[in-house]
Amino acid sequence: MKVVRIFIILMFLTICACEKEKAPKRAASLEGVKEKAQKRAVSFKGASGIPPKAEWSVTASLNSEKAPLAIDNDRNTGWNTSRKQSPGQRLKIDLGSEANINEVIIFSRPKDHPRSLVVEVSSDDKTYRKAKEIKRVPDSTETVISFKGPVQARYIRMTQTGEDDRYWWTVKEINIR
Ligand SMILES: [Ca+2]
Repeated sequence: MKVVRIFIILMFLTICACEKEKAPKRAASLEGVKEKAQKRAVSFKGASGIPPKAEWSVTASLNSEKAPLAIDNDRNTGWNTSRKQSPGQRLKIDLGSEANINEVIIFSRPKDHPRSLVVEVSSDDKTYRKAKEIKRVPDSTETVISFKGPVQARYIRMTQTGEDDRYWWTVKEINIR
């Protein structure tokens, strides 16, 4: 019986020693996983894959030459309709490549927020699908358009569908996240 007991104790000590040896290896392999994840995040331009603004382009149904001022990272510059709001005024953003979009934020001059807005998205600039419609956009210089879940798209088309008998539609800057 004594021999059996000694044998069991020896076995127990051996297992403990083995586990101790494994622990640092496990920590090292965890570090490896972390490193790989970080590298992946860098190569995919962040979790959502939204390209930097320098890779975007933007056109408009009116004053298209001013449209790039809506994506120049400066809230003092912007695009506007230079006429009162009426349905069909449109801005189209090309991100340069596909991304997962959660939110589009547009900054306006006071009172120049879009009255109503339809946001459509596309991967090929041919087939568009509606991602959001806001029938009455709140009076604010910052309009946040949130999607239900991430929307995969390269092109985002925003169409103003409301009317105002006085104010223009102005977009000082567009942020997408
Ligand atoms: Ca701007």
